[in-house]
Order: sequence, then structure tokens, then C-alpha cells
Amino acid sequence: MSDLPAEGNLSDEEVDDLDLSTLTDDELVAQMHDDLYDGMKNEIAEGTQILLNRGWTAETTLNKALVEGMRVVGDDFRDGILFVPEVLLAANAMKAGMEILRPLLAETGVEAIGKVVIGTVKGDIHDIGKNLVAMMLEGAGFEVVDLGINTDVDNFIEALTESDADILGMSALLTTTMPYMKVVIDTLVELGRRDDYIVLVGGAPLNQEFSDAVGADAYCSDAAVAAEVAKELVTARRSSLAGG
Ligand code: B1M
Repeated sequence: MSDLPAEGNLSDEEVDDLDLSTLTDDELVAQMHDDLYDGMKNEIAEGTQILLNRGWTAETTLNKALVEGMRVVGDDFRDGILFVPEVLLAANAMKAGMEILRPLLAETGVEAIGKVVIGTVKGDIHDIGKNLVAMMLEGAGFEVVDLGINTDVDNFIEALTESDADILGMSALLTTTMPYMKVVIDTLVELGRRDDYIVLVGGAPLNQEFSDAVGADAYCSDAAVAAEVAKELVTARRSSLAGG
């Protein structure tokens, strides 16, 4: 990655002493990728601010420093090199950078690549996986409306309507709550709005067969897959709409 000495070769004091403002842009971005990987929230916030102070746009900072760093985290999570605690720390560090960039992105009108409404379905309070998915989607450039836990069909439909979302994401961790996904999808069908959205589902007890049975567009086995599939399907949908 970077030409800098790997942090593993530095003592804790040297890592603490590393003055990010003395690095060149390329060195700083490489260092931020490492810091994101290591879940170093304060360093990510500081690095983000330094790049902005040097005249980087919010969009370039987001894509080159944060999204690219998170892509590496996502790949290693998918490949079983990183595990949930590390990914949560990385996602948290990314959020620190996102918090600085979010108002600037809104100001400059930089478009998200798509909008996602996500929630854990009614009766279910598990949210760790869903939160991870929401963060990875943000990292991939989506605007995410997170409805939290125990979300009923009315909340989903209302949020989809208000946000004009491209994607509906639903999470369930219980065998007793996963059938509720079908209630939401059937309601979209009844309202004649099923084709307006890409529906992604996930959660430990689900599989592709279940996803097909309830009429979702894709089953996402983990957060990295969810971000990849969301990007693929939104892009495909946009080009099919553009093609008439
Ligand atoms: Co609960 N729980 N729990 N629990 N809990 C399970 C799910 C269980 C399998 C444990 C077990 O018995 N072995 C079991 C379900 C059994 C079943 O249904 N067959 C169970 C049970 C029974 C219960 C209670 C009923 C226990 C009780 O009260 N008697 C109760 C239910 C409460 C309720 O929801 N109504 C309950 C409560 C809880 C806690 C509150 C204590 C806590 C939740 C805390 C929280 O989420 N804030 C909890 C936890 C932590 C678990 C386990 C141990 C871990 C879940 C987790 O966070 N995994 C879980 C056992 C297990 O799964 N091994 C268990 C880590 C997380 C990153 O993975 O959520 O799978 P996961 O998300 C992944 C993918 O699935 C995917 O991406 C994520 C990231 O890679 N994904 C999506 C998830 N959602 C997605 C949505 C998408 C795309 C991908 O949309 C596009």
C-alpha cells in the first residue's frame, strides 16, 4: 500500500507521534486507508480535515480516502481476513470522516449513487448486522435511510414513499420474523409498486431459496455482498431505464 514504514514496524509511541499534516497527499491517503483498516476514528477525522484544508473536494476525499479504504475492509471481511469487531471499528472510523463530509456533500449537491431504505423487520430487535450493512452501503456511496429495528410494513412503505428510494433492504435474524419480509413485498405488489424498488434481503437464517420464495431481487449473505449487489443492481437498472 503506502511507501511509509508499516505501522507494525513502528512503536506505539511512533504511531501516536505520526504527524499526519507532514505527509504528502498520496502518503496521507495511504495512511488513511491503513487507519481505516485499523479502526482509528480520530486519525480518520483528522486526515479528512487535512485533505479538505488542502483544497480537496468533499467528493474526492470521500472516494479516494474513505470509500477506497472501506473497499479494502469489505474485501477482507468477505474473504474471512477481518471479522465483525474489526469491521465495526472500521465502519465507525469511516463514520467520523463521513460526519465531516456529509454537510459539504449536501451543499455541493454531489449525488449519492442511490438511496436505500433499510430496517430490521417487525418483531426482531437484532441490529448489529443491519447496521453493518447500512454503513457499508454508505461507504459504497449510497444515501441510507435506516429505520432501525422492529419495522412494520407501514413504516417501510412510508419511508420508501418519502425518500424516493431505489432500494429496500430488510434484515431478519429470527426464523419467526423472516416471513414478515413477504408481508412487506406482497404489500408492495398489492400497491402496484413492487417494480419501483430493488428489494434486497439478508440475515443469518436466510438463504437464496428463501429470497426467491418471498420475491426479493437478491439475497445478500453479508454486508460486503450487500454493497456490491446494491451497486450492480442500481447500475443495471439505471442503464435499462436509460435504454428505454
Ligand atoms: Co439473538 N438470536 N435473540 N440476540 N442473537 C440469534 C439470532 C440466535 C440464532 C441465537 C441462537 O439461538 N443460536 C437465535 C435465533 C434462533 C432462530 O430464530 N432460529 C436468537 C434468539 C432466539 C433470540 C431471542 C429470541 C432470545 C430470547 O429472548 N429468548 C431474542 C429475540 C429478541 C427479538 O428480536 N425479538 C434475542 C435477542 C438478542 C440480543 C438482544 C441479546 C442480541 C441482539 C443485539 C443487537 O442486535 N443489538 C442477540 C444476538 C447478538 C444474537 C446473536 C448471538 C448474534 C447476532 C449478530 O449480531 N451477529 C445470534 C446468533 C448468531 O447469529 N450466531 C442470535 C453478527 C452480525 C454481524 O451478523 O446479523 O447475521 P448478522 O448480519 C450479517 C448477515 O446476516 C448480513 O450481513 C450482516 C453483516 O455481514 N445481513 C444482511 C444481515 N442483515 C442484512 C440485511 C441486508 C443484507 C445483508 O439487507 C440488504
